[in-house]
Amino acid sequence: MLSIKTFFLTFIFLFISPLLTAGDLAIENAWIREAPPVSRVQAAYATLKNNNKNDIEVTSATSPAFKKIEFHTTTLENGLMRMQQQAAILITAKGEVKLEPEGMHMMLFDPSKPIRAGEKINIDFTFSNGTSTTFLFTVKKATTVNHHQHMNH
Ligand SMILES: [Cu+2]
Repeated sequence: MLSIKTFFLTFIFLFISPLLTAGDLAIENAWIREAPPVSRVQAAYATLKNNNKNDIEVTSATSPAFKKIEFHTTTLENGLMRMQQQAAILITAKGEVKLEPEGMHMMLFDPSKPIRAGEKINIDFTFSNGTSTTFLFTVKKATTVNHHQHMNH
């Protein structure tokens, strides 16, 4: 039987862990850079907008089209671009995070088959509250030179 205290604590817990609904995280300009067929790694970019009054944390990303997805930041160290893996992407309440070339991005490893410009790829985001949402990314040809070096992975 539930005690008043348990009931109260359960209520508090539900109150502080709001469910993420589809509209809470808006994604814009979601794209994957088309890579040569020999490439085992490519990058994905998007603008993530948090419409919720609570922070949203993306703790992992998966896709049926890739073996593994990592979150990376790019930093300039002694004039060299270096990428560092991050455990999660935090989008603060009402804030936005841009995943962009030479900034924070998603690194996609080992495509199950070569993907070409124009294709649409599903990427599933899992959030810190355990829910997940699928977003559609469009494969595009790079319009800028890729200064990214992925040799150190
Ligand atoms: Cu990277």
